[in-house]
Amino acid sequence: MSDKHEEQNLAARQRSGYVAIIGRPNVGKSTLLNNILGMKLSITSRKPQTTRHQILGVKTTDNVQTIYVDTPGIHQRRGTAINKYMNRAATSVLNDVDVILFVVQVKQWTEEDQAIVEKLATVDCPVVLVVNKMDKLSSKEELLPLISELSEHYDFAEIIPVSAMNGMNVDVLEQKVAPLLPENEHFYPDDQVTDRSTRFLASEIIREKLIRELGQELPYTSTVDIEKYIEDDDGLVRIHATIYVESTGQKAIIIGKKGARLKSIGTAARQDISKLVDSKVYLNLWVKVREGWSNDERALRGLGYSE
Ligand SMILES: Nc1nc2c(ncn2[C@@H]2O[C@H](COP(=O)(O)OP(=O)(O)OP(=O)(O)O)[C@@H](O)[C@H]2O)c(=O)[nH]1
Ligand SMILES: [Mg+2]
Repeated sequence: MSDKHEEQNLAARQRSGYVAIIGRPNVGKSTLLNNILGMKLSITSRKPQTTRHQILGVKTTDNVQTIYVDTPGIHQRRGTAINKYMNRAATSVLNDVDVILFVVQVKQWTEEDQAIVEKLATVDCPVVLVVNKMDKLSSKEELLPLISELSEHYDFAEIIPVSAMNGMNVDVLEQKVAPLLPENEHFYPDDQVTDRSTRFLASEIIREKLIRELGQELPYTSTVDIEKYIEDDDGLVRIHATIYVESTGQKAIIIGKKGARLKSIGTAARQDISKLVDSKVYLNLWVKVREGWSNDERALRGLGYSE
């Protein structure tokens, strides 16, 4: 058989495509991606606007490779450079993917959801509506009328209720998405899980611990920069990281009494990073003030917020 024939045969057997996970903040997009991948790739928290960057999660099973793109929640806050960056990161994917998963929270269709559905008017790929947090629905009888109500908003390819937190129906979602992907050879090696470096994932883990530790007290305008990431010959990973905030008051909050807060953020982050890289981790964590970074395009690029 000629090479060309072989290539065509392979392509006919294999599917590979991009699936964007979009929706307003806090509906469970990153939790869904993590559940699909069976690992913690994208950080999650109770606070809206946790995800700031696009992140790819690649899942390969037999002949199908699905490349999920987790995105920041699309929101209607205006103004600062970082807010604009996040909306751009979320909406720029809409015309570059094969399937869109539009995630909403059960029984909570909001104006922000409405604004997103209006953006979908110009896309021409199938849109699957994922109704998440089904565990919050008290009675199953509510489901059918709910789905019929939601179907009025758009001509969705499918409407799938799931619970990303406990995995309910997530396998069904995956099965419905697979046939919507184009026939292609796999874009990524079958064992690759993401496009992001461990260095980036480590900075995200630190940011997650920061958000979780500080809850509502968190200055929204903090970011993490990994200054050094060194793998020793003996397998130890040494990381020097800086948390940037915008004022000395914010710095004091993060450090806490006698450094207690920073210490517990560091411990939790070190444990997760150690799991991720499967080796011992030494983490040196600093807090520094850098005024106005979140509204300064140049500072943002320096801190990794570039497209
Ligand atoms: N009860 C319930 N909670 C969930 C479910 N999925 C996610 N959550 C919770 O919802 C919150 C937000 O989850 P995330 O995955 O961070 O949401 P997101 O859509 O990625 O949020 P942004 O990145 O801020 O846009 C977290 O506290 C999750 O634990 C679910 O199926 N059921
Ligand atoms: Mg997220």
